[in-house]
Amino acid sequence: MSSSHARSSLPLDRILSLEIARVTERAAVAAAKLRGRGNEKAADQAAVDAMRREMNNLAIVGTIVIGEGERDEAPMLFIGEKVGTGHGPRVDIAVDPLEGTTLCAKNMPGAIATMAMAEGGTLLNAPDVYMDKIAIGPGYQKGIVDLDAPAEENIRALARAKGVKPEEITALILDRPRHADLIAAVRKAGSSVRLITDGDVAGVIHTADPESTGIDIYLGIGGAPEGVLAAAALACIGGQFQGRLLLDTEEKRTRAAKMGVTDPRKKYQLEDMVTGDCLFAATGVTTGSMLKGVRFREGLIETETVVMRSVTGTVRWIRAEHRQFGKFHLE
Ligand code: VTB
Repeated sequence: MSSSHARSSLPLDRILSLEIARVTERAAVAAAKLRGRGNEKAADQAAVDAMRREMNNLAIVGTIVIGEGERDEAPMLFIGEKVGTGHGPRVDIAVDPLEGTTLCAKNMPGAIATMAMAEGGTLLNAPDVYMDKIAIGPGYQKGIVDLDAPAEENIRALARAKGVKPEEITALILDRPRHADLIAAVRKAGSSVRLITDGDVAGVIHTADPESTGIDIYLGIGGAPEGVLAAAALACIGGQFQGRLLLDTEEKRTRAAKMGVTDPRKKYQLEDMVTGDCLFAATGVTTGSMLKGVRFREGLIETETVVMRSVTGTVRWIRAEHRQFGKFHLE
């Protein structure tokens, strides 16, 4: 079979990689209008509404598997919600319409609108709980770092594999009291820690290009939805990622079980979280180290989006100018 034939028979149409950019663009613009207003909820809701509206124009039979929450608590883009026109490929969708609501509300760097799309039934269905995560970029032998190994050991193994001293390794960690011991351990190993207040989807993605981001490894506990989104990105660009859901109460275990999680202690490999072809997109809301934020100019809105595709490993950076005339304006 020729490669072009193989590609055209793929369930995830190539054209969808452009379509999902539109979805995150819309969500980012809607949220950006509320940058710095101190209202996380309003910014998130604006992103959710815009994302949902645009997503329902896509020729897909889509199911939200990672969403704004579980059915009862989220009015829109809840887990299990059907999206799309109902005609087209059956796909799983993970969304974080505003990743970094606090960053947006405080007009701080790094808020993004993001989503991933994968063949139906191939994305991990996870409740909105915490996930313990570890990620490194591509080019390393599989398994050189492990979620269950002590941080010092992981740092040393990574430094050895990279051919540098632990002093030359930088770990990215969310600045939370729960990470005090982890941060101390990484520093004890001699490495540098870069702390972030939010935004671990981009944080994990940073590990894929240490040369330009300066980040070699992501460590620590963040949201599970963000974990699945980051896994989708790494499935496109390479790298290793492991995660474990933190199901520390009976209530959380029950919620997870309803979504098909049979082993509450399971250590997920990247390949367990994303088992099929996928697409990933993110648009900057506020300017961060990965993407420029939305710029409102006279009669024009500028956005920057990254789109990734696992089948080919293509990464596209899309700088768009949305002219505001006629009926083609972004509300
Ligand atoms: C992280 C962070 C996200 O949630 O996943 C975090 O990367 C985890 O929750 O941007 P806590 O804030 O409770 O630590 C976010 O901050 C999104 O809310």
